[in-house]
Amino acid sequence: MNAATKLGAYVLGLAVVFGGALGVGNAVGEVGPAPAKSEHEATHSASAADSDGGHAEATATAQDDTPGGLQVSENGYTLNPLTTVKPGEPTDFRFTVTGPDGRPVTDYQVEHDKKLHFIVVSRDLGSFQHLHPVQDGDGVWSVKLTLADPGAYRAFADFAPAGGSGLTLGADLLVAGDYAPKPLPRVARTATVDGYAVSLAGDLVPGQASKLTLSVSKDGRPVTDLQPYLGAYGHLVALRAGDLAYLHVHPEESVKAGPEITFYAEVPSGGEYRLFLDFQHDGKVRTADFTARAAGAGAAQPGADGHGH
Ligand SMILES: [Cu+2]
Repeated sequence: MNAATKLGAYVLGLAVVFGGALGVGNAVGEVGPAPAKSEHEATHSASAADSDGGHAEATATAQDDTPGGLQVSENGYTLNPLTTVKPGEPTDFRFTVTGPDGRPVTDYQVEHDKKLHFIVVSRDLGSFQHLHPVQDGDGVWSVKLTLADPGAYRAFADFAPAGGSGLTLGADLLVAGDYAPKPLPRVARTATVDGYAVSLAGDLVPGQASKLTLSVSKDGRPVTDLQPYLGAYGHLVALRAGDLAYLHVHPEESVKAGPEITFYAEVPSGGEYRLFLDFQHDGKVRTADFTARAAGAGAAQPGADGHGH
């Protein structure tokens, strides 16, 4: 493997994981136009002239290896919040996504049952909301949003414009008032929500697809009648502590409605990640959250248990 091919494979790996809303199963080949023309890409295109399949695929999918959600503007698409949020007040939150022509995008592909997934987390990664805004004819999205406490939040729009590839844009939402950030919750293998216990098996390994199995139980009994939510039995969002790099993974196809939901996730570095699992049971969507650590070099976060699993 020459250096260019090797790097291409690495970039491809990241594209699979950080390609926005695209699930693990369908990402290869769907990752769209490469944004920045970096040096290695140029090398790549040149060497693709003699193309064997591997080269061609790597070239087609090579792109900026910046994880999703870190940029407010990418590939010509920009997330524009239009509403200021006050603490504790339900707000009709509005925003647009403008495209390369500067106008609000109105045509989107449906991914996981929705045209756009909107995730809002506090920057200390203590609070998480997964919302589905509605769009009016002019490309203005709106959603009822309540941010209970003052502080800094990150909003992610996860979407694929018609004819384009999946993108996750991120924008800060600043809510005025006295702000008391909480330390990152400790690394843990179990989470409880609304009387449900969810356990996490598997480890995050930087640069590798890692199998994560989440098992849901209630009152000590495995839950075997999970309900599909967004076309799957579970929906997992992972965010890197420190910069909130966004990773949106979906489960392995399963005909079993629990208790296990299996995901494949690939993280770009060591360090702590927050995992938020949405699952539906008895007609209600609930979110179980975990702090997990990927081995290897990564930013240490105050608060997370330094001697976890
Ligand atoms: Cu969604």
